[in-house]
Amino acid sequence: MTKAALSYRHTHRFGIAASAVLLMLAAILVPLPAQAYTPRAHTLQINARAFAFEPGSLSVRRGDTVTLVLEATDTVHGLYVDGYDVNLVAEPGKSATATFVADKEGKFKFRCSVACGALHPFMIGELNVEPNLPFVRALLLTLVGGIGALAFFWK
Ligand SMILES: [Cu+2]
Repeated sequence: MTKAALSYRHTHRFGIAASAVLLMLAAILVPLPAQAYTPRAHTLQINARAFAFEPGSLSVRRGDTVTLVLEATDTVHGLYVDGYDVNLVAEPGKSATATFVADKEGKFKFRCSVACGALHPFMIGELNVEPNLPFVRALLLTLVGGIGALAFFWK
């Protein structure tokens, strides 16, 4: 390899490493709205009646502790959360409670788990577990740092 080619390769590698360091700095310094986010505990009251949940959609962040309180107004209803293995059954006047950590990100349907009538299969709601931004930031840092280290030490 000629001296010029070597020097080009060297400069190129230095450029990648420098960009990675800059990106890391940016990832650390750029303020994100959720920078101070620490997992919260939510108590969410859900009312069930034939054939709907109220509210029909719930939003939490990944890592949050969620307590669901199910109340049935007309007849016995259940609430099963897909992917979370949470199942509640409430009789009118007798609410049911379950607590779990929302450790999986994404949209999860919750459905009535007690055959309650003709439209029972359509008694569906949605739990939306939003990403936890500090977690995304940590992931980004690791990735960028890894690429930077590779670029720097690659022979
Ligand atoms: Cu039902």
